[in-house]
Amino acid sequence: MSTEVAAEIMDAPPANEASETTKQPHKLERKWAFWFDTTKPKQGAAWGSTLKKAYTFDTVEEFWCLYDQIFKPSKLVGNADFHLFKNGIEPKWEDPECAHGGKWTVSANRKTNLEGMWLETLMALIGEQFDEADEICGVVASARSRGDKLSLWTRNAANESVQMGIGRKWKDIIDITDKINYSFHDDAKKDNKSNRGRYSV
Ligand code: MGP
Repeated sequence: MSTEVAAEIMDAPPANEASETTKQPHKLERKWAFWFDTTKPKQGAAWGSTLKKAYTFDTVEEFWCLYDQIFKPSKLVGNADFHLFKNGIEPKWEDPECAHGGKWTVSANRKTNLEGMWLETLMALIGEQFDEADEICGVVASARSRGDKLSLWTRNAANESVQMGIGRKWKDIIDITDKINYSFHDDAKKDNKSNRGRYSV
């Protein structure tokens, strides 16, 4: 099934280009949500106060429409994030699905490779290309003045073999050979400075 879904994602035209004969939308295996964060809360505001759930979708056509019109990292201005998460999971450490998780992070650049890696990751997620798909929460594209990045959030940080499998597959998907690191949300919560990579691949 996942190979079929992946083929549909690759082949399906954006909704507004669909021909008369392909009017049936192509259903995804699950529902997803796009989020965004301007990451500049007013002084004193809690982290997350600018984080917003924007759209949910469960068809290939809706995905292309949202991606084409809104969720391209080149449209991010200043320090801001786009997120694609499974519907029902919030892109926060506080969400029960993320609470014991962590993330693989890759450095990127909005002007060169962030857009391509983001799109490849989105297609792999909604096309269910990861063997460990149930272990993944979502992905975040972050525009930062000190260096853009892409982070793949997963559920069970302590399960090293699962994380290594996801990390290797992700590197294939985004076509990079540089080492990437996995950090635990628990470390980030306790002390930023000790938030070093626990695994690398
Ligand atoms: P970050 O956004 O993951 O790192 O966390 P980044 O992008 O390197 O830093 P930024 O300042 O440029 O955004 C930055 C800080 O945001 C953390 O140290 C926390 O204080 C806060 N923060 C980030 N996340 C993902 C969460 C979260 O899920 N929950 C809470 N409570 N705070 C968070």
